[in-house]
Amino acid sequence: YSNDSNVAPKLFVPKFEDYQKVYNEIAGRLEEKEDYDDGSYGPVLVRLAWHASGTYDKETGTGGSNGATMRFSPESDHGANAGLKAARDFLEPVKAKFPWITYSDLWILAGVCAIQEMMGPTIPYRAGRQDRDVAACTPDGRLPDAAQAQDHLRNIFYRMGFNDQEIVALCGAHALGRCHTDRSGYSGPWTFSPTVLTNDYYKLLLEEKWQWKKWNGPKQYEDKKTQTLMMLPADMAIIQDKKFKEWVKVYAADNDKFFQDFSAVVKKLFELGVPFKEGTETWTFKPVNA
Ligand code: ZEM
Repeated sequence: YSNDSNVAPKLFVPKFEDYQKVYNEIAGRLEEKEDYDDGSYGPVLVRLAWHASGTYDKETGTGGSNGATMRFSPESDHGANAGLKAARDFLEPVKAKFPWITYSDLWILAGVCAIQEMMGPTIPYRAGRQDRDVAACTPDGRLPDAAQAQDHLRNIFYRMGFNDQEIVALCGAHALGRCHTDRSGYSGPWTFSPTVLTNDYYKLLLEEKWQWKKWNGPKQYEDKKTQTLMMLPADMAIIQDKKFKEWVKVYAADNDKFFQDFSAVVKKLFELGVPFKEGTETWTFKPVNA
């Protein structure tokens, strides 16, 4: 037989260059869609990647970034995930242009891209996540509750396999983005530059005077000086706890140290529950606009 119909179809095996193309497409859309929120979809993309990953339970091996089960109800309807449809919808045209990438790899790549394009550190990336169906949705309550304090943070993040230093390093992501009354009920940004990653979150925690905001919304703090910045009760817990506070001081004093530790802990977060094939390469993507 030599007719074409008997030739096996060539399997497309995406390489680093192909993922860099997806990265570039996301970075291009970030530039293009500047009319959203504080001028960037970056923060909400980081929150999507975090909520996809932070459902991990090390005891049962369930949850984590392998699956993208937030595409489905009930997980998409969990209170903690309110507003993340904006991030998922932002990525749909990217998925349509590169249909070979799984949603789970795409959402995490978008988190990596957003952090790097917002002037953050390089986040090493491995591909190989597989999408799973609705049966793999995690139960509600696996993500942290902003109204709670250090005991709750330890319960939630120890379940994922993080230690105290890693918890504090992860919280530095709150240099980015803001709270929305129509999503979490809370209001306002943590820093004056919510689309650029810096260690300002730690500096502000230590240096500003924080008071309860007087309003009808959920209990949150505002800075006394400008009353434009916010902290959640869960944010304030990391300076109320002695062991956490030591790390807040380290990161407030040293942005390079923060970037180093943040890169390592975000890579760990984004790989929770992913059974990578042996020999999977680790890649770093070239920033486009940063
Ligand atoms: Zn967040 N986060 N987060 N977070 N988060 C919000 C927004 C963002 C907590 C939390 O309750 C909230 C981590 C940890 C924790 C981001 C990244 C990361 C909001 C506001 C709340 C209420 C949502 C809204 O109204 O839109 C709590 C209690 C945490 C425990 C410590 C970790 C870890 C993160 C990444 C590594 C980001 C980027 C945002 C901003 C989203 C946006 O749309 O601007």
